[in-house]
Order: sequence, then structure tokens, then C-alpha cells
Amino acid sequence: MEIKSAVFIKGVVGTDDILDDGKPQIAFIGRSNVGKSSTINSLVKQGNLARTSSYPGRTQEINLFLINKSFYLVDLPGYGYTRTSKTERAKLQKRIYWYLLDSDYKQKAVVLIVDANVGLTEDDARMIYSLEEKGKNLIIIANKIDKIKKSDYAKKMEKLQEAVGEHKIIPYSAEKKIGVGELLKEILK
Ligand SMILES: Nc1nc2c(ncn2[C@@H]2O[C@H](COP(=O)(O)OP(=O)(O)OP(=O)(O)O)[C@@H](O)[C@H]2O)c(=O)[nH]1
Ligand SMILES: [Mg+2]
Repeated sequence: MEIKSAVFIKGVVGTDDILDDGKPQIAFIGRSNVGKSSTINSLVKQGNLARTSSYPGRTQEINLFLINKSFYLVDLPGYGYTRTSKTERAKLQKRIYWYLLDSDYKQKAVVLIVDANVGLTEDDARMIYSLEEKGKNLIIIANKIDKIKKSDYAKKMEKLQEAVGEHKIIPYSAEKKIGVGELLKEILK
């Protein structure tokens, strides 16, 4: 299967009929600035579908992109650092937790993006644990591998693999479009 069409439908901040319309949802989660929106763009081949920025905290709403008129890619705000106030950050955190963990919405898959260069953070580990606890179908990708020095690559990936345990990690670069085929295969199966 390939992605033929991708359309932004809407951003939601809470309960909304669209989340119950029966179309499968594939969600993207990770630290602020890790490249969630960029990863969505890398899959759909149409430049700036999801808005990206070098400032952490760009994505504020739960943004739904309809793919092939049949399923959604869901771009979420990030956790961790943002350039906003503490209350703003708490609001985003609540929104993510609500959608992924507290509500009854089912995701066909949750793609957790970690920064290949930074490695697994405490927030990442907590998120993995919570998603596992809820029985989510978790796919882990290590983004920004283009930023890793060649001589550090093997060591960094090994350390990351140790930190996430059993899960398979897809090495990824949204910028250089590395790993796109593998990720598509995982989310479309
Ligand atoms: N070098 C490199 N930069 C990347 C890659 N993916 C994303 N970026 C950059 O990282 C920054 C953040 O990207 P976004 O896609 O906006 O990140 P996000 O996770 O959606 O961020 P928030 O919405 O703020 O949580 C941008 O400046 C991107 O250009 C990558 O694979 N390699
Ligand atoms: Mg974003």
C-alpha cells in the first residue's frame, strides 16, 4: 500500500466526534522538537503538511491528517521542554495523556519517536512504560540519525536498544528520509 492522498482535517483539544468516526488512528508521540511533525511530513511526501519549527512546542493541538481517505495520522504535542510557561506545558501534557492513556480511543499504532543523538530520556521511558501498560501497539523510531557522527553511530544505537529492551527500533531521519519504507510497512500492516 502507498500513501496517495493526505489532507489536514482538523485540530482537536478534547472529545470530538471525529475521534469516534471509526477510521483507524496512528499517533505520533515523543519529546518536544524530536521531529513528530517532520516524520509525518516524511511519510506523505508533500512538504509542509504538518507544521514544524525549531522552537519546541510548535504543535499544540491533536492534529488529524486523513490519509487515502481511510485512516488518520495523528500529530500530537510533545512532552518535556517547551518555550512556553509551566501552565502551558502542563496543559499540553494533560492533552497528550488524555488522548493516549486516559480516554478509550484506540490507536492502530502509536509511533514513539526518540532522538537518536540524545538517547532515551526519563520522559521517554515513562511514556513507553505507560503505553505498554495500556497495551498499545508501540513502534519505536530513533529520529535524526543524520546528526550522529559515523564513529558514534553503532555505540549510540546499541545503548538505545539496551534502554528500550525488547522493542525493535527503526533508525530514522525525517530530514534525509531514511527509514521511511520500513516505518510505512510497520504502520500500514
Ligand atoms: N537534522 C535533522 N533535523 C530534524 C529531523 N527531523 C526533524 N528535524 C528538525 O527538528 C526540529 C523540530 O521538528 P518538528 O517536526 O517540528 O518536531 P516536533 O516533534 O513536531 O516538535 P513539537 O511540535 O514542538 O513538539 C525542526 O527544526 C526540524 O527541521 C531529522 O531527521 N534530522
Ligand atoms: Mg510538532
